[in-house]
Amino acid sequence: IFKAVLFDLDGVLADSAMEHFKAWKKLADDLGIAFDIDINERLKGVSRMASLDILLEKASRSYTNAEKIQLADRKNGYYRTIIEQLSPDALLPGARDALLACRDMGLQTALASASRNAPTLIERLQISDLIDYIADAGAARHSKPAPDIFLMAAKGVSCDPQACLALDDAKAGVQSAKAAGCFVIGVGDRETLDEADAIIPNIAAFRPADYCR
Ligand code: G16
Ligand code: MG
Repeated sequence: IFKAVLFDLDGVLADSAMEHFKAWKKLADDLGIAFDIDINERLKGVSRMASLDILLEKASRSYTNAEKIQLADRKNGYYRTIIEQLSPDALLPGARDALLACRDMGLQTALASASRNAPTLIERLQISDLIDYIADAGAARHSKPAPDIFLMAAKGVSCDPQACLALDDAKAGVQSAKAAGCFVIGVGDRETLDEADAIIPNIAAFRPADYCR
């Protein structure tokens, strides 16, 4: 019954949460704001500007909108410098095989990432040829947990959302895919992703055939 698989990128196919963390940490250090890996957990799957707002919760002064845009741009510059140097080593174990398994079963593949840097990242990871469509995070009106990005991904591969499996590692991502109407596989732990239809610990455990009998 399923015709396509919609993948989140950061935390599902790529180990890029640490790269985002390094870039946010550099910005926080510039500003003299405390920032650690626990705060970073809250940024997963969250859009760039919403992430900045979380980082600025610990700031000792307020920032204007114009300043915030500059700060988000500065973080993105740091992030882009880091990802320019990534190789396929940054793929999570089993990610390439998961995409190949979809190909073998004749399933379409699409990316439903909140990251505007997704096209660059998948080039660096050398998986562009295994992904049929990349939903443009910059064109989504509302970010996760709104359904926009998963709806765009389903449309991009000409499938009803109901005919799509969706994989995401973040609570906001699971909510987004559920709201779109997909069958949602949470990648990570059951407590955080309790709204998912199924849970797998990591992408290496994804067998598309299990859902297509
Ligand atoms: C990813 C990350 C988030 C990041 C967001 C936007 O989402 O998990 O931490 O803030 O993209 O990224 P950018 O600043 O590159 O546009 P996803 O949906 O791939 O997990
Ligand atoms: Mg993610």
